[in-house]
Amino acid sequence: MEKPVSSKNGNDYSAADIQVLGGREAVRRRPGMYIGSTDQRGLHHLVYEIAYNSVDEAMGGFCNRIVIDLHADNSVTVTDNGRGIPVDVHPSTKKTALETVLTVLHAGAKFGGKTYQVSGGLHGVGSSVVNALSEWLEVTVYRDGKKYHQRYERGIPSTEVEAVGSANGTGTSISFLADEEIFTTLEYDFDTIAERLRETAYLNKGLQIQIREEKTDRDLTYYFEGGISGFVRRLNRNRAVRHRQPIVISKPVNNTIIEVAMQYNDGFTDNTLSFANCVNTIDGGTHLTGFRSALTRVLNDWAHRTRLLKDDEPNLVGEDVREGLTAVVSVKLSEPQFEGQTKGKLGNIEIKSHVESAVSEELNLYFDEHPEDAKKILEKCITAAKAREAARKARDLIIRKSSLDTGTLPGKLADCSEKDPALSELFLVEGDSAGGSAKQGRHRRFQAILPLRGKILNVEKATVDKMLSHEEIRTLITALGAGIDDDFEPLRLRYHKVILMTDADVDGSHIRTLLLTFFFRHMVELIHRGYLYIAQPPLYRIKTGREERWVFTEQEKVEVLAGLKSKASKSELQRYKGLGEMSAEQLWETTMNPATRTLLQVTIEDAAKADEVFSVLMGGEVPPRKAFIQAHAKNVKNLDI
Ligand code: 0RA
Repeated sequence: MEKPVSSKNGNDYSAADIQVLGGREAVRRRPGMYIGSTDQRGLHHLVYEIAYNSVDEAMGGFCNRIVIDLHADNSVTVTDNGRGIPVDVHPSTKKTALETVLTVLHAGAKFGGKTYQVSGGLHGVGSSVVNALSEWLEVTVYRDGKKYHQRYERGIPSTEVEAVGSANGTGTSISFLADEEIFTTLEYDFDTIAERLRETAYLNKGLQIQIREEKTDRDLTYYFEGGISGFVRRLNRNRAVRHRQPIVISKPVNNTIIEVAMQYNDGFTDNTLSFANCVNTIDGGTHLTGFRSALTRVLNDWAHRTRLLKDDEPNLVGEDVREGLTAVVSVKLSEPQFEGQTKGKLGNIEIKSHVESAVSEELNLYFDEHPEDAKKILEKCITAAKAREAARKARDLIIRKSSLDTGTLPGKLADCSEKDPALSELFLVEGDSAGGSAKQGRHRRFQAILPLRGKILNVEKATVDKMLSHEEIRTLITALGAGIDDDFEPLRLRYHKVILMTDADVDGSHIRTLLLTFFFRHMVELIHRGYLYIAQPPLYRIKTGREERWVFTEQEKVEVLAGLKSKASKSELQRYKGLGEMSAEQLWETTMNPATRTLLQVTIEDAAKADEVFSVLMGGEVPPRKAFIQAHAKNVKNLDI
């Protein structure tokens, strides 16, 4: 309203103008730098960037209602009832505050001493980026009894800020149409945006957020009086909870608002979400660290004070106090620093101690007033600690047995005489009869045989201590001699070739999946080092007179038979169903002799695939298993589960 825009067509570009144009060009040249991508995700960022400026206004306590309209022409309007973006002219830039916000990158600026916080969106880049990436953008401000309007095209003002009427209340309304020159799609996904806004409404109690979609007439309003307490209830909605009410902590420290809601359930996982200025910090950061250390300390104090833990018993560790925990940790601060590759981690150092002291104090107060909740929670944590201890003991036992004392190698193992692991091979053979042939047929100097009986074990459902108590698994770990999991020591491995030798049938492939899964989960280093192999026994023997051929695939069989026919000699085809059908000599010659055999080296992808198949087949969840079996029913006739 003050400055005619047309003057820009003259020769009097100011330094500020050039900076603005430079910013606009930079954003349009490399949009991904500012909004992540130019697909639907990036498109959604435009909405979040604009909406989060209104959320900032709400966080300041100046606004309690935000409406997002997705129009049929793919334009979007975000309206709030905040104070309205100021329209007064800044003395040094000679521009309105409104235009500055919409044209200057990172305009986290101060107008006349008042701090205007930019936070919100993924990169916190603000409205000017949305403006630069929009075919058009129109803003209407309601302030001081007047209605002001301005329009932009691809980030350049096409009108001045003009007073266009009168207004009763205050607020801001921004409409924009994303630029089809920039984006690969202009279609918004209502559910994705609604989900994000639901979260935002939980994080700002008392704030009403409405989202409407013209194309479908969908219209949702989120408003949560309970704030993050309701968020935690919702996250726990399908679980049995340990205590009826979520514990709520809310405390301002200096200029930071710290809020936590937490409630334990009967599950085993930690489900803690953290936010800084309503942005989900998926990689945590200082606020989460502060929360965790306070939680561990307070629960240990209480456990000792109430004698649930005796003086001589070890303290609970973080893992114990987070089992079955659902929590939301939300901080609101004036200059959040988002770190890491995806900017998903809060970096402000001072926040750790602020959160830690707020949570310690408030949680202690809560437990003073609700000792019964403290007891229920502590009982759960102590059970978790005991389970952890039992697993550790089981593991230690195995490791002690397996590593030091070669005199107690399992009786079933037919070891080799070679002591250098680099020259030694271990065959894991399915079944005792094949094991017998392998023992006879092997080269004793460098080949060891361990027969494994039956379905070794359902590793998926078993807990670590149960799994380790299983005979076949103990034998295997002991024979390898290097321990498992975090205690795995590759230097102690007794063999640098571990070869799975199973039948070419359904049972064989099942046992192979089991073994691959076991190695993938508990000795992944062995796979990374390239020590794990799969033997390739033949499918057929074709005999022609004195000549003998081994055939390893169906394709090869067809080719060999065709070749023999042309010679018109009589040949005999014998199919091998299992390793047990081969004589010791045949097994040596076809499958074990390093000079003639083929071994497949197991890659991490192979093992991961097996693990996935295994999880679906054996995992606790029924629906995916059912779907998998139905999808594969045609291929697998004899699926044995
Ligand atoms: C700075 C100062 C004032 C309001 C705002 C920014 C503001 C920005 C946005 C962005 C979307 N909606 C908004 N609402 C308000 C007000 C300063 C004052 O009146 O004292």
